[in-house]
Amino acid sequence: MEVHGLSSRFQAGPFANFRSRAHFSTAPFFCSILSLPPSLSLSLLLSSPSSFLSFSLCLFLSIFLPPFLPSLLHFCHLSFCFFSSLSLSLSLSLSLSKPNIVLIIADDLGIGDLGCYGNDTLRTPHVDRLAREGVQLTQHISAASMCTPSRSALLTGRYPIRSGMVSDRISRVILSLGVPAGLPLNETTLAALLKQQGYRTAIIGKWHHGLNCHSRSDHCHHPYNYGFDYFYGMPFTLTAPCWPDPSRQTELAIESKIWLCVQLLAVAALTLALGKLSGWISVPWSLILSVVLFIWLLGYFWFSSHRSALYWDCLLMREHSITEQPMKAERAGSIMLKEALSFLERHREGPFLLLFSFLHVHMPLPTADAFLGVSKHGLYGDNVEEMDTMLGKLLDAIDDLGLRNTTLVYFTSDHGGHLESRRGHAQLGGWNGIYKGGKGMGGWEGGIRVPGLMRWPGRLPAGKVIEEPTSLMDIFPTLAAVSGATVPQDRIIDGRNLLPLLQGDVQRSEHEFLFHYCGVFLHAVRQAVWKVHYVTPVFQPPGAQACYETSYCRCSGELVTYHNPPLVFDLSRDPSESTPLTRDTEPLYDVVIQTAADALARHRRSLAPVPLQLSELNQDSVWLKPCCGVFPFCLCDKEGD
Ligand SMILES: [Ca+2]
Repeated sequence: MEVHGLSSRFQAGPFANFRSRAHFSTAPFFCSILSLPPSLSLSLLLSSPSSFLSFSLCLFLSIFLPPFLPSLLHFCHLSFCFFSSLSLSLSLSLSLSKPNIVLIIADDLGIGDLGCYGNDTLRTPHVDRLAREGVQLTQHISAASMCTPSRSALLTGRYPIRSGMVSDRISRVILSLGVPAGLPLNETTLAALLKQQGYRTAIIGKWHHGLNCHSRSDHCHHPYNYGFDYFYGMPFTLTAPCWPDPSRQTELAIESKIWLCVQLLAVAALTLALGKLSGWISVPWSLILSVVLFIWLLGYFWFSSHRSALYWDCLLMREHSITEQPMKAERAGSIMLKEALSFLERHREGPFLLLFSFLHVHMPLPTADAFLGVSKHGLYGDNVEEMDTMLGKLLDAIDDLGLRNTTLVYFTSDHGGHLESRRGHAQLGGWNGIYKGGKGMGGWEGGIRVPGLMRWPGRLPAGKVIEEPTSLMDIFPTLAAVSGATVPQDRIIDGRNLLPLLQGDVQRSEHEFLFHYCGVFLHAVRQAVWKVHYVTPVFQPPGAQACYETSYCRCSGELVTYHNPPLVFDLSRDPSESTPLTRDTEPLYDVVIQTAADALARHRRSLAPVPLQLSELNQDSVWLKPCCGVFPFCLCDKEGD
């Protein structure tokens, strides 16, 4: 049901949420308060601080100025009305215009993996519930087909090429925690925007926007420098080494013992050296130097044989402290959920922003034992269903805290499923439904079309499906609109406020064009139902529908095809982009190509040169890698079991 207008907000549902602000309901009664029984009058007065103050003033004057009692009673009456109305309007404007915001982003989740987007074998009842209770966007497009740039666009409302969160090389994401690259600090994130509006802000889960610049603990790219008040999660991203198979547990145990040996030897060497210097012990210096050399060799052995991401990148932090290095990936999700529920509880009075950034469903798919084997789609399906269960607990907590109708919930994925993620010939990545391609492909729909669900009961219609092109970049200006913030005026914001479209005030997307990038290389332009491809990846081996020989498709060079004239598709008739149009099959063929070319030329003129964070700055340095302990023995587990 679609609901508009202030009065509708007082219907049973939304109103039920205001129980923690009792003076809302008492305010209309104040003007007749003098006719109420004394006990009830008192309880009503006490429910509003401003009314209580005015009442106290009246009482004081009545006692000390009895001759003026009749006029004072009148004054009291008026003051109750005034303060109560003021209290009501202030509280209304604060709570209604500033909903709590819960943004939930899945990692590498394919649009075809969800029941509400057509999957009938994976069970995702809680995602589907969001679709039933909110608005479902069927043409929700990410600004990039890889993690880091897509998330930058979500955070800033801008194409990643404007912030420099792009690459002209093969790698297109932050490569490790040892690189100085990161989201430039002059970018304004949605967290910073909401924080200025009085929101408490948290990100729980994956960050993947850099960490250090000059030393292993300067944390120049920590979420705290981008408007977030609280952080728990992975500063990096899951990678294959993060969830070692059981045989690695033995290896981990050996490393711990080596570290213990080194510490004991160091104590021995120090004791010998001090004893020798003080004359208590008579040992040759050569023995002491031999022990020191042995320690150095052990350290070098440990360091050089374990440069794996498991130690250096698979770690968890709470605020600025490393809590697990290496992390126990299969339990990270449950701790994240606990952290999120705790944040909601702490800040239930709102307004708050919670960005819950799932580690699910990225490889290597660490899954709790309870979910192993529950789905019909192997480990990937198990991981999706675990994610959905976690989402359900998050939504239940919002309900239980009475925040359902004052909280805007958004769910999406950072890009399409990873088709090349396989074990042997078994598919381990997501499914992008009828759409061609997947993660890493800048132009094909499968890489960039993602789920988009938004629920805000009483303000957004339930069960509405919108088939207009929208973007993850739209979240930034949309949140600005709902929180009363103004988007930065000194830069181009590419996103558009979605509220008019979501609420049904307009029927058409404000996006006349969308530009689909692969790194710094523009691959395609979207224009209404048309899609114009200038560059497409070469699938390998021949006949395949993805880039299996290179794990990810390339953006430029010999492994792409440059199209002149470009390929043109009509997504409304051919959503799978299977049959390019020609001059013979489409009367508007030339017009579409020319209009897209003109739009692209205008877009390119709007770009300013910036350092490419994911190119030259994406160089690994061991000195920037965070360490929980004494370098290079960076091991710790502060969560315990
Ligand atoms: Ca991702």
